Amino acid sequence: MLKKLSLALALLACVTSPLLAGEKESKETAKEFVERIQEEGKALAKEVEAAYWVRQNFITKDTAVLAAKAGERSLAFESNMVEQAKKYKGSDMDESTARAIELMLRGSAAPAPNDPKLQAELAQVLTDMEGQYGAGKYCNADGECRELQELEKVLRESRDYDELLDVWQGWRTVSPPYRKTYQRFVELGNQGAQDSGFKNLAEAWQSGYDMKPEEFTTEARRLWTQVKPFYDELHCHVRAKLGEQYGQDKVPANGPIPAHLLGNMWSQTWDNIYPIMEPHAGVASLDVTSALEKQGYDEMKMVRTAEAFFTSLGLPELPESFYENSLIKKPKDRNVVCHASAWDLDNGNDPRIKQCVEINEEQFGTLHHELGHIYYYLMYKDLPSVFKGGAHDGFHEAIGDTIQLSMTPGYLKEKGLIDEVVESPEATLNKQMKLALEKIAFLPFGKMIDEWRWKVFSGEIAPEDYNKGWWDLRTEYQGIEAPVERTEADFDAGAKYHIPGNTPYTRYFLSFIMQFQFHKALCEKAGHTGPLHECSIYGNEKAGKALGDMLALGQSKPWPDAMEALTGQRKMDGSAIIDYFAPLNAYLKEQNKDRQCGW
Ligand code: X8Z
Ligand code: ZN
Repeated sequence: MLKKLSLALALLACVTSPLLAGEKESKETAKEFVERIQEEGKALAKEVEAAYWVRQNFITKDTAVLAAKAGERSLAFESNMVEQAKKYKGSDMDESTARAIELMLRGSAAPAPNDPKLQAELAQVLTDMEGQYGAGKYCNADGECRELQELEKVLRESRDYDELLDVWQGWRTVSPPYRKTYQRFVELGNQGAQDSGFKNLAEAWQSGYDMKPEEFTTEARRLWTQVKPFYDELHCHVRAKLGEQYGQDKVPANGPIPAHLLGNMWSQTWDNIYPIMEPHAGVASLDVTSALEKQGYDEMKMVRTAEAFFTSLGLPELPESFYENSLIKKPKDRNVVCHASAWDLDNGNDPRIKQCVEINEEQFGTLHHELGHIYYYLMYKDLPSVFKGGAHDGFHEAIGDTIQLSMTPGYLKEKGLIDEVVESPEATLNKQMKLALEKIAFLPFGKMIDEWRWKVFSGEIAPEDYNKGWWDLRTEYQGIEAPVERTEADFDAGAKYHIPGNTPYTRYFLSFIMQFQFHKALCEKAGHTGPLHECSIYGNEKAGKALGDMLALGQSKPWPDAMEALTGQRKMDGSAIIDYFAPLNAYLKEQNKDRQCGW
């Protein structure tokens, strides 16, 4: 994930409580206030980020103390900053200062409550939950214990119904211990949101998009409506194929799909079952994983190859410190938070990633994703710290993924990762199927996670219904169901990193839509003609310049300005993703014509 430690954390100041009272503010202009906060922020940010980095790289009870303490200080700083910033709202100031004040008041993923005791408790529960997830293991009846990455490998590769069920259920034994903690987090988060001027935490999260929260939720719904018919076609065909694979007693032809059969621990992307779904068997191998293995790629070579894509666009090389300080290999002897993330330490001077890289295609993709964050950091490095951030959070998530859309067969061939480029309608369909299993399958998942959290934060889903509310949405949006009965003793939402890690998730839904818009715009800049799915911007500096210019804006302007600078449009729009997949859409409709779709 993007490790932007919230606006407040980006602005942390190393100041102790008495100073935080902010006696100066009455005489300060808004502009002076903004400048002071940013100055104060830098020193504390350095300290807090260091504590967080160490915590995530060494999960121990000692690092929990240090991280919680650092988190507490940053919440105190944020609370104070918000209280002061409120006073300037609506008064006379230049445009840039007004934007800065607005961003300060926007609220973070966990806005600070005013009460110092609650600040300490909030920092503590967040540290604990993420640590428990990071150290999570499933030990089976034989006493054999496995970590998440080993369990994911089974989900990816096994086609044995019972084995899949075992690891699916097994990973979900990790989260019940922090179900109560999450409930407390919701109370504290809502308190923080209210103290920051929002109705609840849902409203705070929905307020980060340069429009009213209710306009934003309507906009997100509109985007989902644009792509849902295509998702329904994909779902219908996947269900039929899984029925052939596992039997209709296991996968009924008219109901939701059992959640453990889709090749992914959370059923969020389905490309690992591509071999079951391949439209034209054996036409144009897309097996990048075995190519990486065969050619002896190691973790470092994977990172260097990903970097080379960015530099081919004329973007700068990564600083040497990136390679010195990043974690790219899973340590054997300690617990770390393996969920991939990118960090902007030391004010743009020490960007790092933390990823337990494995030699496979999925991880290769994730590396490009993380470098997308890193290049954002590098390009907005010289902006005032309040403007360091994605135009909105979905932009930050979309950069590396946009690059991946240019990893066409032609590009892969050039890198020696496939043997030959096959150009035929059959080859196109295979390629599109694989990508749709990743990108289209993800959309309802990307949407439903925060649908659940918004309802939890607003109280519409009560604590005693957390799990039922979760599965209701999983079925409604994704058309999947739990393979075994679940109860309120479970906490299945908590088995997904971003819940204990408290990372908002709508950003990914938006990213998956926008990356196709970005890809289309960059391909136009690169002078590509012909179908969009054949375009690669690899090596094109014109496209690279357009991308870099957008990144350099950070969040200094409302996001429609950044969107317009790159694409000429001021709105997010699902039509690029639908156009991109036109050949596959036609194929799916044909395949499904005698089937009863829906669930
Ligand atoms: O969390 C991530 C990135 C880090 S921002 C690895 N992603 C989401 C996920 O894994 O659930 C990328 C796509 C969706
Ligand atoms: Zn990310």
